Amino acid sequence: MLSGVSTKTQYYLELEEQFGAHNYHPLPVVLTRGKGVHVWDVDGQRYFDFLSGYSAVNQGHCHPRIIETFIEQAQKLTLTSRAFHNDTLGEYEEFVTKMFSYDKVLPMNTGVEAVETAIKLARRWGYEVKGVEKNKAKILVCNENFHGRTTTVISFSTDADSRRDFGPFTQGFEHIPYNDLAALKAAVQDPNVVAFLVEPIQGEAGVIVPEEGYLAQAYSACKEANVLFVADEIQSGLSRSGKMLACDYENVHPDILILGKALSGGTMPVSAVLANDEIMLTIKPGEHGSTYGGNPLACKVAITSLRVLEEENMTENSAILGAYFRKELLDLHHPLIKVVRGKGLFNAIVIDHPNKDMAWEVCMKMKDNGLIAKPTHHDRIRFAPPLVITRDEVDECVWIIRKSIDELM
Ligand code: IF1
Repeated sequence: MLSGVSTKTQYYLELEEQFGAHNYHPLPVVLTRGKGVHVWDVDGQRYFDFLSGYSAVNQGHCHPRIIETFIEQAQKLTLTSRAFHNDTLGEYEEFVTKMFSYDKVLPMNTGVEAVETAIKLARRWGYEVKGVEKNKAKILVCNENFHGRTTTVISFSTDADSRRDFGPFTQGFEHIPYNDLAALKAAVQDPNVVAFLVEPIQGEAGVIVPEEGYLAQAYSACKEANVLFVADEIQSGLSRSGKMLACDYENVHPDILILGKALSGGTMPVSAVLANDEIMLTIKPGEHGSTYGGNPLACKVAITSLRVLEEENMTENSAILGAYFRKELLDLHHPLIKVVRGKGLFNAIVIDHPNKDMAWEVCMKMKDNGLIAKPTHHDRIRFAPPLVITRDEVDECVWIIRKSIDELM
C-alpha cells in the first residue's frame, strides 16, 4: 500500500503493477476524466494538467468540437485500409498540405512511425536524387535527441537507458551537438549525408531552445550542401511554442516536416510527414504504408484538431501566456529554481538542489496542491498545459508551484 493514496487509487495501481509491463514510473495518481486544462482522479480531486499528454492535448482535454467529429465519423466509417479509396483521405490531404505549404503528405499513426517514414524518404531521396552511393546514406542527428522508441530510432539516441541491451543497432546516423552551427557545417560536407533530423526545440532533453538564428542558419547550411532539413515538430509544433510551428520563429520551411501528437487533439494516434514531390514521390506504390495510416477517423479528427488551433487563437494564447508564465516564475526568484526556459507554453524549470530526487518531490507536492507535471532527466520539470489555459489559471498555477516548492524548503 503506497502511503498517502486512497483505497480506490491503490486498487488501480495494484492492477497495473500485477498485470502491466513496468515500462513507466507514473506519478501515483489515477485519472478518470479530463476537460480543458483540468483532469480529475478517481477520488474526484481536480488537477491542472501541466503535461498535456506530452503536448498531444494542446487543444485541451476532450475538446467538444474534436469529440463531436470523432463520434460522428466513428459511427460512419473508421477504416478502409489503403487498399481502397474513401471520401475523407483526399480532403484531409488537401487541407493539411495547403495549411503547411507542401505538395504532399504521407499519413501515419504514431510519431515514431512518422520519424521512420521521414528517415526512409530521406534515404530514398539521397540515393535516387542526390546520387549517394547505395547503403552509404548518413543522417545527422543531435545529442540528447528524442524521436521515439523503435529500434532504428533508439539506435541514434544518446540516452543510455533507451539503448541498453536493445542492439544490434541501425547504422547510418552521425551525432553532432545540438545548437552548434560549426559542427553542423562541418558534418554536412560529407557527400554521403542526406539529411539533418532535428527537434526545433528539444522536448525530452528538458525544453532546450536553440540560440536565435540557429534554425535558419542550419537550414541554409543544409541547402548549400544539398542536405534535407528534417524538422521533428511532433512535440514543438501545432501552436505549442507560440507559433504554429517552432520553425516559424525563423521562417524555416523544412524539406520534410513531421507532425504528430496534437494533430488529433489527444483522441487517437495521428501523425503526418509532409514534403514536396521531389522527395515524396521517391516512394512508389506498395513501398511503404501502415494498416491505419490515413484512416477516415484520423483524417476527420485531424482537420478539426487543426481548425480548432487556428479558430480559437491557441497559437497566440500560447505565445502571450507562455511569456507571462515564464516571467511570473522568474519573478519568484526562488532559490530552488535554477533555470526557467521555453517558448510559448512549452516550458521547463531546472531544480537546483543536492537531493537528486527533488524534482520528483516537487511534482509530488504539486500533485497534492492540484497540479500534475512530471520530471524529465531527474532535475528538470516540463510545464506544458493545454493551450486553452487562461491568465487567471496561469496565476493560480504559479501560486501552486510556489506554494509547493516553499513547502519543501
Ligand atoms: C514515451 C518522451 C516526450 C517526441 C518527438 C517523436 C516522438 C516523440 C519530439 C515519438 C514522443 C513522447 C513519447 C512518450 C513520452 C513522450 C516524450 F518523454 F518520451 F520523450 F514528449 F518528450 N518525436 N514523445 O516527443 O512519438 O511514437 O510516442 O507518438 O515514449 O514515453 P510517439
